[in-house]
Amino acid sequence: MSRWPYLLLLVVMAGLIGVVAVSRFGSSGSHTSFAQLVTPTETHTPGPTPNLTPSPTPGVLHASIDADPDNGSGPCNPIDTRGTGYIGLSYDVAICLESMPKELGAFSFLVNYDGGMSSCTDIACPTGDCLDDNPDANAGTTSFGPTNLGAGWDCNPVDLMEPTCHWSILNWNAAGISCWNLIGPYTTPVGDVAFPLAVINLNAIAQGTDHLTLASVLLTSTDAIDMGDIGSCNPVSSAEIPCYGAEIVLIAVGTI
Ligand SMILES: [Ca+2]
Ligand SMILES: [Ca+2]
Ligand SMILES: [Ca+2]
Repeated sequence: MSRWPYLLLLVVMAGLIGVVAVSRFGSSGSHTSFAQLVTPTETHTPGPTPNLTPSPTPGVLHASIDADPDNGSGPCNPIDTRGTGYIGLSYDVAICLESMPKELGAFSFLVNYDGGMSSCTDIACPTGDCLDDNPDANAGTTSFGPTNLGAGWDCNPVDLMEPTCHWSILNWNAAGISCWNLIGPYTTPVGDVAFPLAVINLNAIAQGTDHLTLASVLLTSTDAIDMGDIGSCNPVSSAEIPCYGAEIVLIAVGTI
């Protein structure tokens, strides 16, 4: 497998993050309007909570946010579109893939959140693979069940893009991660299985409903010639896949 596609991936990722940031500068409205801007129209739900209600077609690849990674049998099983956070405490969300057509060789994504309602504590990781940062990849010391990503992953490509939970420009806030696997083995689940790419830990700081959205999702296979050959969304840079957000209702401790 040639490595040049992955080096190009870095350039693409930097560009996608730039596109999202520039898009944010160019918008004039609220967080919701930004969510609408970076969300494919076909996944919108009319009303105040766009990109919220997933109704994925069985067997069709999609990416989504699990707003409650602790229920069921673990992150992404089941995938919940609505979760709860308690002011002064932290909450987790998982980023999930379901119905993958082939094994992953690289991936990246951003999760947009409202910096007025949520914050985060990043983990410094200037060198190394950064598999247990925030976002916390489903590999390394911390992984999330039998459908982990397997061995060989590096989430700090060439020590230049460690996972970061607080991308912040003006009132745009996002957590993001870019990972590749140059040596394998390539064991990510294929077919009718949902599994987490990573889990993000955020802090609930103010009451309200934080509408989390996915952006810059890029899924690349092990034998890719083109970046994102498996799929992408928000913006679409290759085959488009549905990407679904979630909402976190942030309330005071003791509130039912
Ligand atoms: Ca869940
Ligand atoms: Ca970090
Ligand atoms: Ca981990």
